[in-house]
Amino acid sequence: MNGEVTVLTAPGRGAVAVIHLSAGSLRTAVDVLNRHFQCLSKVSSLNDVPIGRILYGRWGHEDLVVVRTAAAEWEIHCHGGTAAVGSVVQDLNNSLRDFRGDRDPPAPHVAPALHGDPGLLDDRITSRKIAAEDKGLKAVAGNTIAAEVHRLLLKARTRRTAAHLLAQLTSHDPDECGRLEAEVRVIAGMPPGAERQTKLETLLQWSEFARHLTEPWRILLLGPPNAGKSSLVNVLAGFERSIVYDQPGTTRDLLEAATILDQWPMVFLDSAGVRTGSMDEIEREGILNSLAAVGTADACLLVADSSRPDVAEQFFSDIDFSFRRPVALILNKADLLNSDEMHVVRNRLSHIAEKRLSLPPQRDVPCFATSVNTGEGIESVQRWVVGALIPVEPPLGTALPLPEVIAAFF
Ligand SMILES: Nc1nc2c(ncn2[C@@H]2O[C@H](COP(=O)(O)OP(=O)(O)OP(=O)(O)O)[C@@H](O)[C@H]2O)c(=O)[nH]1
Ligand SMILES: [Mg+2]
Repeated sequence: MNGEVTVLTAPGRGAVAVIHLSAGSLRTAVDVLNRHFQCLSKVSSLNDVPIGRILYGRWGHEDLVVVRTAAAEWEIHCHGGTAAVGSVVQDLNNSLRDFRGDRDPPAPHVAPALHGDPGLLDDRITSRKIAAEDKGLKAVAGNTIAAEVHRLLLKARTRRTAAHLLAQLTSHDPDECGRLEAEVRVIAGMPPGAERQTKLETLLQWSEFARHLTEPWRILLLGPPNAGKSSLVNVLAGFERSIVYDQPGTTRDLLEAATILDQWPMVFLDSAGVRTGSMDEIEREGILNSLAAVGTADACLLVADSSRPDVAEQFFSDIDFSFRRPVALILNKADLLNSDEMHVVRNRLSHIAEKRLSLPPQRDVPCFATSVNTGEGIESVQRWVVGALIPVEPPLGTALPLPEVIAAFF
């Protein structure tokens, strides 16, 4: 009787890890799982669980899900941290050994960072992963939504996004299909008309939110050279990444800094300072990339050096963009001004920014005084970013229009 435990996901910052258990026989698989997994979903026995069915439960102190992917094969989706994965793998191997009576269980095929020979292990993991995904897809043939959510779950970067994806597969009634599937079936079965349209629109209002469960929100920092964009990206994302230098024109290309704010995946885009006048070829290219990135960003931070309001004013006058996403004005280097001076600069720059953004007179552009040196205003900017990009979080379990699912059905 064979048995094998394989970690399918690569090591790293992923929120969810997938561990594959191939037990050789259904009985061994169920014995192994029963020893560690306290199932909280309503099922009479793990023996009768249909293939593709997601089960919630506890493994020691961890909440996780298991899914049966074939007769004697299961996947365990758990927290992606090394300790959590290591402990599940160890439990599985110990129990496999006990139930098989072997003394030396096969070593688990864990991720390359934990074992040497990365090339070989990489290939093995990839082929196992493809095989498992293939099995998973076949197992849920006719249930494209569950298969798609499964695939997307592997791309979720945080527990919060993973929870929204998982909630698409569950329902209060364990005999019913998942939340998203139920909603999609209802809409797809309705005759064309106003009622169907309303239901569809209700679902689609969450399109942006659904898309960002697996694709981070993108925030572009735009401003004249030397305003402090790279320095700000570093502190906003929480690490050293961009090149900071006191000469204008230091950042020549678009740098991305991925981070997590409030359990949402975000990427800050550090652009080349936009300036006119003499530029070399590489610098010109960087600036063009910055402007092109405006179109792909979900929000934009207009960065000014508040000790050089003349430079910022010139920049705001030169740049013409009709950006219809959230924009905030960042008055950086606040440590160089006293509060009276800052007051004057704030009025002057917010006025021109509002004019250039064509904001209606009663709407102010959100404006933050920041200093990379003292940390002033940084948290407020982070809070604004989260609030502007996710003004409302749908209650967990709301049907969300995952792009591939919607494309397949409508
Ligand atoms: N006093 C002060 N200096 C700052 C602050 N933020 C950045 N600087 C300095 O300003 C200079 C330019 O900072 P960068 O972050 O490289 O500016 P940038 O906008 O990325 O510049 P480019 O890449 O040339 O477009 C550096 O010397 C930073 O140390 C701040 O809040 N206060
Ligand atoms: Mg820079």
